[in-house]
Amino acid sequence: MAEAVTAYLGLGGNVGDVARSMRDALRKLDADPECRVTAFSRVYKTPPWGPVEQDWFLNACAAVETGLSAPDLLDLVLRTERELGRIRMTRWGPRTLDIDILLYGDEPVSLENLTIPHPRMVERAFVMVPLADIAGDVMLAGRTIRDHAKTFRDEGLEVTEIELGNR
Ligand code: A4P
Ligand code: MG
Repeated sequence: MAEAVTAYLGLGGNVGDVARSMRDALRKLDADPECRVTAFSRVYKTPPWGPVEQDWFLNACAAVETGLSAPDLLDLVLRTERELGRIRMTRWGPRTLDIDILLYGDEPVSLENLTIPHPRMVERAFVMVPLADIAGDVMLAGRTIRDHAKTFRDEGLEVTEIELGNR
């Protein structure tokens, strides 16, 4: 792999067997010759965020080493979501598995269909808390991910015993 970049992905869903979808997604991403999954967080049970009333989510984050450009990584991520049979209903609504690109090295990306860092990540406990498991020392908006995560202590996230490891 030429010139690999470390990117961080956020995974979340609340329809079907989400843990299995997460494992399948990581396996599919890792199967791409230009993408290695190098770390993943614990899996958290998280209260639904946003205007839609819906079930609790499972959320986790993963690190990938990739030779893909950011747009090509987005293509891979969207293809992976599709292959997992993502049900796309309302914005912010229930989903089998959503995969967001949170960070791509330290490069900001601003394209019509891709914004990195993910615009809403710092305000979301379900992103920052899992991300702190694998990227605590990484700086974002002037502070470490660990510091961001600490501000969400009382948001009701629960660590689960689910292992993404036995893929
Ligand atoms: N796009 C732009 N930037 C990015 C990026 N950095 N990563 C574009 C990925 N995609 C990016 O995405 C629509 C388009 O966003 C993509 O095709 C890409 O071109 P989408 O996944 O279809 O849209 P969405 O997920 O319905 O909307 P959005 O705003 O991404 O929703 P969120 O923000 O993912 O929110 N509560 C809990 N507890 N846990 C959750 O995981 N998730 C949501 C969905 C709501 N509440 C939740 C959770
Ligand atoms: Mg999304």
